Formats: sequence, C-alpha cells, structure tokens
Amino acid sequence: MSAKGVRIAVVGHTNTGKTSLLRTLLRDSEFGEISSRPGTTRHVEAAEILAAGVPVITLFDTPGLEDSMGLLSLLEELGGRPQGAGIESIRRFLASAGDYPQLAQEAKVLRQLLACDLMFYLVDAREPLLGKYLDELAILALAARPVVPVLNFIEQGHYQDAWRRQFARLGLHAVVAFDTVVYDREGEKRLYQKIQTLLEPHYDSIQRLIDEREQDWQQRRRGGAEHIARLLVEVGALRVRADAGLQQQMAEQLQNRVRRAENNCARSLLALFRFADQKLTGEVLPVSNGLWTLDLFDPNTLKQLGVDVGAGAAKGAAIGAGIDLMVGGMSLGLATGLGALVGATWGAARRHGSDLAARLRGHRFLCVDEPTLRAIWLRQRWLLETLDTRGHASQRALAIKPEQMPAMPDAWPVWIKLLRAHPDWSTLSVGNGPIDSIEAGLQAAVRSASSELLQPDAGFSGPKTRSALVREMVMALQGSG
Ligand SMILES: Nc1nc2c(ncn2[C@@H]2O[C@H](COP(=O)(O)OP(=O)(O)OP(=O)(O)O)[C@@H](O)[C@H]2O)c(=O)[nH]1
Ligand SMILES: [Mg+2]
Repeated sequence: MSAKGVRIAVVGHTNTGKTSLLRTLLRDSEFGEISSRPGTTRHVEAAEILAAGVPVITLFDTPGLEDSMGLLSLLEELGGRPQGAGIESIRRFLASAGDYPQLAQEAKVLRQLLACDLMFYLVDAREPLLGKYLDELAILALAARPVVPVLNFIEQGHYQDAWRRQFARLGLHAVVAFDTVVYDREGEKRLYQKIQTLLEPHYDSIQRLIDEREQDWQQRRRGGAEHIARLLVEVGALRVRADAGLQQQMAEQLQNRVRRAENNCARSLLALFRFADQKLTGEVLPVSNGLWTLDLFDPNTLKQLGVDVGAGAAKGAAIGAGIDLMVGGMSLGLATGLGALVGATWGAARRHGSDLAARLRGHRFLCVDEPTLRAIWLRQRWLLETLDTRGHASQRALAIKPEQMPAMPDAWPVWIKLLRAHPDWSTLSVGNGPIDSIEAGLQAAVRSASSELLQPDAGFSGPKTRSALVREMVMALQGSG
C-alpha cells in the first residue's frame, strides 16, 4: 500500500495501546488485534485517515518494542555515538538484520520509522520511567524523526508528570494525554494540532481533517438526538382503539409495535456511531445486535433506569405492562382521580356533537404509559451518551445504573400532554387496520377535548406542531452533551 498524506508510525513498548489508538482514531473496532497479552501485533499494518475522501494521514501500527536494552547496545556498537551518526547505526543494523533474529520485531519497527514523517510514541502512564523505556527513547531519538509522545492509560496514570518532565528534558513538548479506549473529541483534536505544529507543510490538510471530524461529530449528535425525539413522538402519540374483549390482544400488539420502534432506534444509533458491525454482546453493552437485552416491558427495565412507577403499576399490569387504558382521551387513572377535568373533557366533546360524544364515551383507547415513555427516553439517551464517548478500542462492559440517570427535562409533562392530544402525530397508529371516518372523527374530538385540558395552564407555551416538538426534544438532548 502506498502511503498517502502524513506517514505516522505508532511505536512504543508492547501493550501500551498502539493498536487501540488506531482503532479509536479510525473509528474501526475491527482494526488489528487487541489483547492484554504482550506482543499481540506481529507485523506492521497501515490504515488511512481520510478528509473529504482524500487520505490525509497514513497510520502504521507496529509491533511493540521488547528488547530495547539489547537493541541500543547493538546500535552503539554498530554506529558509535558521535552526534548525527545515529541514523547510520540504524541503517547498518537494518542492512544486517538477518543476523539478529532475536531483534526481528525491533527491526520491523525501525524500518517503518525511517519510512515515516513522524511518530506517535505511546507510553503507559501507569508505569514509572524504567531503564528500558529510557533506552527506547534513546533509540527513537537516533531515527531523527519528529515525535509526539502520547500518554495513555491516563485514568490510572500516576506517572504522567514524571513522563512529562522527562519528555521536556529531551526537548519533546508536544505531549498529548489520550486514553485510547475513550473517545475524547478534544484530545483527538490536540493530537492532530501537534502534527500541524511539527509538520508545517501539512497544516492545511490536517486542518481539513480537524474540521471534518468536528462536523461529523455535530451531525452524529444531532442525528442521534433526532432518532430519539422521533421515537418519543411516535410512541407517545400512539393510541389504538381497544374494543371490549380485545383489549388484551390489542395491548400485546401495541407492545410489539413499541418494542420494534425502540429497537430500530437503538440500531440506528449504533450504525450512526459506527458500532453496528462490532460483535457487541449483551456483556459489553445492554444492546445486542441492535436489540435491547432487557425487554422494555419487563418491570426490571424501569427499576434499572430508576423510574418510579408509582400507583399506576398495578392498574397497568391488568391490561398489559406499560400500557394505559384511556377513556375519551384521558388515562383511566387520571380520569378517575380528576373527575372535574373529565367533566371538562366531556363538555368539550359534546360541543363537537352529542352523537360523537356518545360514541366517544363508549370507546376506549390503549396507549403507552408515562413511566414507559420515561424509560424509553432515559435508556436511548444513555445509549447516545455512551456511544458518543466510547472509543472503538473499548472492551469495557457497560451497565445502566439508576444513579447515573439524568433528571427529566422540565418540559416533559408538557410534551406528554401534547403527545396525548395528538394521536395523528404517530405513524405507528397506521397498520392498526383502516382508520375509518368515525375513528378519524373521534380522534379529532379527543384531540380538541384534550387540548381543552391544556387550556387551564395559562402559561402554556409548548410547541404547536410535531416538528416543533421534535426540535425542542432534540435541543434538550443536545444540551446534555
Ligand atoms: N483501561 C485502558 N485499557 C487500555 C487502554 N489502551 C489499551 N488498553 C488495553 O491494553 C491492552 C493492550 O492494548 P493493545 O492496543 O493491544 O496494545 P499494543 O500496544 O498494540 O500491544 P502490542 O501489539 O502487543 O505491542 C488491551 O487489553 C487494551 O484493551 C487505555 O487507554 N485504557
Ligand atoms: Mg498492537
């Protein structure tokens, strides 16, 4: 493969996370092999980073350096150490590398280094500056290539400062701290900016890359938020007519429709963040092959998300978990509790014709209950945040923890009221059999009856249309990022 753009060798001691760094920068969880065993990468492997479809950087993953002491003393033997002659000693070693089979891995690294414009030198910041690392640095200095030291494992990296001081002593100031298993947007940008500083002629092409990555990120965040907002509208506004005797059956159908919609959303998020082809099992993320491993209507799901179901749970269970029975546009629970408001509803409906109101009275609707809507919001949001900060090298298993769940947005009750009042905002209702004219009339009556319910809130200034509501939800989701 011919190298395009800036050629960067990723070098360092074995197990410092070189291959992990490539995965994260490439957004490719399938690149190379990662393992906690030392000596995992055995050959140099290249991969391109593109901006506007043009290769801007070619990264070369290299095997880990293992015997730096042996290599350094050999290089000193071969070349002596008069200043400037360093690179000659490397060339001499490479010319006779066959004589040193014990240094075969090291030879591959040095050969690649000489063919590159710059190197990322990876350091495990949990490790002190042992002699073997100082020897590595001495060898790399012989290659006379610009170096960007990358401090990895910074979460537990107690020796960061010692390493930084050492790098400064060697005149290496462009140090970056970058946990390769975390996707750190700012860290990645700093890494690219160091290349700009060290390789001035490539400044513009790297800037294009930085800008494109920023735009990609904005688009991913926004796209992810839109998927979630649309899901909420679809499910929140969804309402099906439940004829007497068919309620159980209808409730099951409703649950299935909602499950499918929620899983589709998860699948879209995984694809958007390029985690779709990773063999994510239920052990790594609670989403496996785009399906949530814990069913939405399993009571444990609500518990896991810290959603308090309150008094509604028992009533819901009678119809189907997560399903509310609504009478004339109101939840049964709400209707019985708030007799006065029910009166207002009937009043409003009656104004639309007593005939219609009479029919309306007899009709019952099923919809997804509020705790379940909250659960959908919380766990899709959790997935969005998780994927947004997950490096493609991450092997970390993640579980949802109730204490990590954010508060619901202030506008939540307004959104729910709106959705309840707009069954026509959900395309999921289609497929429930033909909506005949009576049904359409009923929905209109229910809608206006429900909007009457919104009237008492004098300060109500919620969104007026479906797309305005989606926009507001997207903003709430993005504000959290
Ligand atoms: N917690 C944590 N683990 C990491 C990080 N970077 C790498 N690892 C883990 O460290 C181990 C080694 O990572 P690799 O990417 O295979 O390291 P390498 O430098 O390519 O190793 P060799 O190819 O053997 O030289 C793997 O188990 C990674 O999951 C990090 O920033 N944080
Ligand atoms: Mg490796």
